[in-house]
Amino acid sequence: MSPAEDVQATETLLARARAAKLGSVAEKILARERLSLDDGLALYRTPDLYTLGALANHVRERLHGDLAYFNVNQHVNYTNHCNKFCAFCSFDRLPGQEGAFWLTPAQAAQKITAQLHEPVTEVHMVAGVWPKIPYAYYLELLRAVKAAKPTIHIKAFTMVEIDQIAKVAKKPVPEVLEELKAAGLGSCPGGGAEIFSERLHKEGYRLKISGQQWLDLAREVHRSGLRSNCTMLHGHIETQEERVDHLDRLRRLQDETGGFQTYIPLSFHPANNEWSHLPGPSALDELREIAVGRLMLDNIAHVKAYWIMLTIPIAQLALSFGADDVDGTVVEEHIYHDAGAKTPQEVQRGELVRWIQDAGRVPVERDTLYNVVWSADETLAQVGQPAPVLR
Ligand code: V47
Repeated sequence: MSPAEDVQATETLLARARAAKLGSVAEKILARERLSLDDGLALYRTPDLYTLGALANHVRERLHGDLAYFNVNQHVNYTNHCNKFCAFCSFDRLPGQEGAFWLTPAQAAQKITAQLHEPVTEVHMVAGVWPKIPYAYYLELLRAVKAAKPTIHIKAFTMVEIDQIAKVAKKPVPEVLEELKAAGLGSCPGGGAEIFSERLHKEGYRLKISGQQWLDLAREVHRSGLRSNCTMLHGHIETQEERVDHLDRLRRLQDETGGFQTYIPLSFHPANNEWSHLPGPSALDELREIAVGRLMLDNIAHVKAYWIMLTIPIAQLALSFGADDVDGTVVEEHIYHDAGAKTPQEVQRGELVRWIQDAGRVPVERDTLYNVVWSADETLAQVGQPAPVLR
């Protein structure tokens, strides 16, 4: 786009935003100023989803141009034993219950070995929490996975699991993190945050760590030198105010640590859980959530449209509503499929590339830490080049 076309596009966007009564918010966005909590509420309340999407797309393109990231990864859920009984969860089982499983480290490693013919760079490993799982298990799990594929990056353990691991280890969290790192932990995924609101914690997941504890643990993880992701579970009984508060609390921690790489809004899936009477979010709610996340979280570089949860067409649309990442090849997924997801369990690398291109974006294969592995963009094609950074 020429500079004159750029000015014209900005004027058009501003005019559209003023017509949608989002003029003052748009002015802040264009001036790269931080949005307030009231601005966040205005974004949730606007009936003009397309102008909201255009504003988020403006920020997305300012940060990443046309690039859209994906990775070649595999998920391993090492157990579904869990004693938290979260109302939204369809994955948890008690030991002995039908469908319950707990993989030995060797069985988890076997899942990595089974994919050695694929160029997998990351394993995403999360599970339920069960107090009888000993500390040594977690260390052996990491070591076994690393032994199966020494080059693999292990992104494992939500803050809920880190809390549990430190409890069974009977050691302070920083010491446990050092030991997990020495055994092979490379970063942490973003799950388990749900909605930080104390009201919702009491109502839906009171046995789990609180929102404040989740944030405090993420701070420790970042202090230990590990990067992590962050999430928000939306589309159940939360209010717009609770969502804005959640985003603000993530943003404030990120100001402090800079340790979050990617934000992933998680759409509630209602099958087979205590909240099955709820409808779950619509596709339009999901696009709105991606867009509001992109605009509020001005200090987090990436917003992920997790295709397993969204479906492929909505993930493609999300790439023009603020998202710049679609996650990866996945291979085996339980959490969303137990909760009714109809998406496939796995896609091939080539399919991800094609979907991104069909959505009008330039695919970039990244590793977990956003180093470029491959790109259709010639200037990025050089292996190992770091992805563009925030601002
Ligand atoms: O922690 C559980 C959520 C999370 C349901 O970091 C549900 O790259 C919707 O965090 N409906 C796990 N959500 C998934 C997750 C994740 C996924 C992909 C990538 C990354 C990343 C993280 O899923 C759980 C919980 O918050 N969840 N049950 C459900 N019925």
